[in-house]
Amino acid sequence: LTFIQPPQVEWASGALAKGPLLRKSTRIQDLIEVFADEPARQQLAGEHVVYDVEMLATSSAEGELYTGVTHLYPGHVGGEYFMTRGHFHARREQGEVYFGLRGKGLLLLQNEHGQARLENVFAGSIHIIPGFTAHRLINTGNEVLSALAVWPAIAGHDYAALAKGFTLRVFEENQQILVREVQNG
Ligand code: PAN
Ligand code: ZN
Repeated sequence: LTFIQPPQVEWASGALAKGPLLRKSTRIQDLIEVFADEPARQQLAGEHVVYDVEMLATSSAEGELYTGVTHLYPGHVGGEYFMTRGHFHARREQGEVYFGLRGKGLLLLQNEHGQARLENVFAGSIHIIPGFTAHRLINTGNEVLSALAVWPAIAGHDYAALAKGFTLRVFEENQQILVREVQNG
């Protein structure tokens, strides 16, 4: 009898290993109108990677779970911290769990009424994202923010529903975190 070697996450780096992986990089040039200051985004090097996602290549069947790690790099666009695009699940009722692995940041959660809240993300933090709740990671630190996520394979992503953005935006001003409420969220 042999013991199966499972995939693993390197706690220190947040890297996934030992399994068939899927990878996706999201660059500055992909994040059109995601940041408040669109001209500032256009001034930056388009090829610069804002975040990488590594995902275990597992079954997409109903009832199965996906596992992925997001590595969100430190940086700003017009003073606004680097962040993921953010989304609702296409199947709105489907939740997700995020686990902070390294770095420091915020998880922005927003319900369908536009009510938003922010949770601190750090190595060891656990985030229960309920159904009907959009989610976005924000890196407020100077290091890479890595978080592990587990979500239902059937959940899907709906990016269009938040095309006008979330109702909160997070900036760095005078080396402090500044949260701004947005009108047209
Ligand atoms: C995560 C996200 C990942 C990238 O795996 O997909 O952090 O963020 P965007 O999908 O918003 O670009 C997740 O929430 N999956 O459901
Ligand atoms: Zn999700």
